[in-house]
Amino acid sequence: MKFVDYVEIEVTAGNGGHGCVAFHTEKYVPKGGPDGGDGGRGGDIVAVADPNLTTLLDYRYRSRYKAQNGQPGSGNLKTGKSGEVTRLRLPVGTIVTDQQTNQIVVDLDREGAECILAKGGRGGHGNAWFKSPTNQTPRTAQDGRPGESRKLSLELKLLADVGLVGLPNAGKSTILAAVSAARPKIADYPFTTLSPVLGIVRLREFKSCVMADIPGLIEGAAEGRGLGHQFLKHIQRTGLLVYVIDINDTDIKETLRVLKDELDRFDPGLSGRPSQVVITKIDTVSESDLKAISKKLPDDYIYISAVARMGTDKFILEIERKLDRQRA
Ligand SMILES: Nc1nc2c(ncn2[C@@H]2O[C@H](COP(=O)(O)OP(=O)(O)OP(=O)(O)O)[C@@H](O)[C@H]2O)c(=O)[nH]1
Ligand SMILES: [Mg+2]
Repeated sequence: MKFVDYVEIEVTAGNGGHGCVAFHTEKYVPKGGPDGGDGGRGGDIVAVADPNLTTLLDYRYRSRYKAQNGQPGSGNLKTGKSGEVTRLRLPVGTIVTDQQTNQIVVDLDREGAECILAKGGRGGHGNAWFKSPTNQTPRTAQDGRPGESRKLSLELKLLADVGLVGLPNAGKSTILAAVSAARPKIADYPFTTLSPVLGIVRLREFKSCVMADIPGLIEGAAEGRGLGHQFLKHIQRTGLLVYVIDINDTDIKETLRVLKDELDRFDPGLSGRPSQVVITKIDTVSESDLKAISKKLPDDYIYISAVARMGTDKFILEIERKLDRQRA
């Protein structure tokens, strides 16, 4: 399952207005010279990154965009009005690619980023422009140029709301599989997950959030050890961090410290984001061991078994509560 939003559109800029053929007429001035004005420029099509948008949904319903044409020139050297620019508002994170050349036109990676997707056609010159010593009365004018037309694909990478952070083999992928329809690879060895996997988690009342399963982090990840390093930037973009720790871990507090330390070495303050600690695989210990372990840990930790689906509902409710608080 690939969680990208993808649409194809066709954009056509406005045509340039035609130049005008006209001659100056005035009472008592028998032979006025040529005074046909130039046509106006066609409107451009411009992409603008808008932080208020989160999907490309609008572009699914309408795929053709045409900007306004330039107006023709007129007598008395009047230039035609330029066509209005058409602005396409796209969510931040959209990558625009030219379908013909396969080249990236623009990566709208930050709020307010802008790029011309199709250039408006130039207006044609009016006959006044062609006046020369050898041709005092040009009777021709130029046509406006057609606006540029392009077929483009728009791709939006979904940003995750929640990121699962933990040591290799901690059980992160199993959690994602338990709470979403995503099917990441799960196996009993470290570094099973090689690249982030996203899943959509259903919350209450038709709401949902995107959860990212991120490859395991180890001490030294920020310096490039293990696989985690290159994926820390994904964590940087999630609003809520979930620290996943195996209940069989010999030193849970120390593991949490290592994880937070790695995040902060990559991006100071990253570990201070809203977070939740989840202790998993509780089906592998006895009830009395679970009690003994949890007694020594902070009260707000959540204990689950992703395999036995114990505590997962409570976990999702807590995620929802924290996301709601963040959005408010
Ligand atoms: N008994 C039990 N086993 C679990 C549980 N969660 C995960 N496991 C097992 O632990 C092993 C590792 O699980 P993964 O989900 O692949 O771990 P991960 O954190 O994604 O590992 P990496 O991708 O390598 O970082 C697998 O053999 C899982 O079956 C659980 O709740 N209970
Ligand atoms: Mg995994």
